[in-house]
Amino acid sequence: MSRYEEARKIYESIGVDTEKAIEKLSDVCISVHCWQGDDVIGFDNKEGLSGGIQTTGNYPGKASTPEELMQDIDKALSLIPCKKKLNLHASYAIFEEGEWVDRDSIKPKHFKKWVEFAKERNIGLDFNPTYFSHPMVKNGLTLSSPDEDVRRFWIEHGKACIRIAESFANETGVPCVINFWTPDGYKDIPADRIGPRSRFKASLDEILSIPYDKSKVFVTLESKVFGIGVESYTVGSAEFTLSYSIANGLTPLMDNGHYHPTEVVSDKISSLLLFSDKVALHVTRGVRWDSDHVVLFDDETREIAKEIIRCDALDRVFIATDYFDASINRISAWITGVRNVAKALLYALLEPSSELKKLQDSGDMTALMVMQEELKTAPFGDVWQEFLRREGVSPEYLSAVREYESKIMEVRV
Ligand code: RNT
Ligand code: ZN
Repeated sequence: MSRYEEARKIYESIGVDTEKAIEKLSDVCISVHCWQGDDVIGFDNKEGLSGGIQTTGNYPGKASTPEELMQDIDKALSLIPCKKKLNLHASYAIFEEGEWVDRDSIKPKHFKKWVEFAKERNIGLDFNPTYFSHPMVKNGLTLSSPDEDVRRFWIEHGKACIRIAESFANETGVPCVINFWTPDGYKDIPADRIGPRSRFKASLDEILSIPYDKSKVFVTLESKVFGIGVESYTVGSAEFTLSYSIANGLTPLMDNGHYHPTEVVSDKISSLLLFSDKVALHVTRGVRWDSDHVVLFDDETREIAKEIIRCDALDRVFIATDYFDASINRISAWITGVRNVAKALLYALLEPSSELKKLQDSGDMTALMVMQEELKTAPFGDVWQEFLRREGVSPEYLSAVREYESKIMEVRV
């Protein structure tokens, strides 16, 4: 009997069907962020990364042209199981030789190459307006700025991006999730907290007043507690974004690096699912703060996955990755993080959920603890290996990354 067959029997004895779990997972779509490949730089300007986020490290081989980034994404995707989407930022617009337009005027044509890329690979595209790394971010503010020129510029950017998102959905035939995140906030204690928030609200109202097909474009709004240099006050706080999303039919987005260190997103998912049809996630790993480390197969990643599965919400949660590590091979960072999201979902799918719920409801917390602890040493790895085999990706990927690194990345100038 193969290791998988043995594992299947063991899981069967506790009421878990590994075949069903594998089948379900192969249908899950993970939206892979493009920005791991070039440290969140993009192609539309020469500004460094700003807006309270930071990449650290200078591992060689970073992609610096659209061609290089696409080549790297291809390599990474080829080593990641599950269905994928590619998540782009507006700053990744690709201009013709000699052409350039500012972010308030970008058009679907500036993403033509990305659409071709997606179509050729039969994947969907997600999108993000880029409200950072730009000279029109004045005093750290965009959509909440008291400067009308600044606010107008970024409102136009938002509208332009919704049109681009709709074009992605039309071109690929796959709905597009467009996420709004702005870095707006203050380093030190403000005198007026409601002013910026009311301007942010008015800006969003205006952006969302343009017509777009809500069955094809899902607008999500991401909250944050603080950023580097934005320690005291964040305009798009959890309360603001959640209230705005629910009141306006948007989808709330939770990034698990965006909360106080003892708060966990895994505990928030069930509440949001009771009030919102869809919920969106940025899966990342904060180390002490929103440090955007590569996602690991750790407790909280598994707990987030368990919540999605226990709530039977795979079709209601938009799962995207969001991290950027410049200190290690970037392709490996992509593969490791996205695989770990899939791995956590498989782990969650292999839980005897209804049994565990029964124990909880009958008040038998003793048995619940024992059973949950037992599960941790069940032969999960053998099922994971079988899943990868069926998906046609090898469990071992470091040698493929190393080969690509020496042939392609190390020769880049
Ligand atoms: C920043 C947010 C945001 C960005 C990306 C690049 O703290 O998490 O989602 O990481 O848009
Ligand atoms: Zn995020």
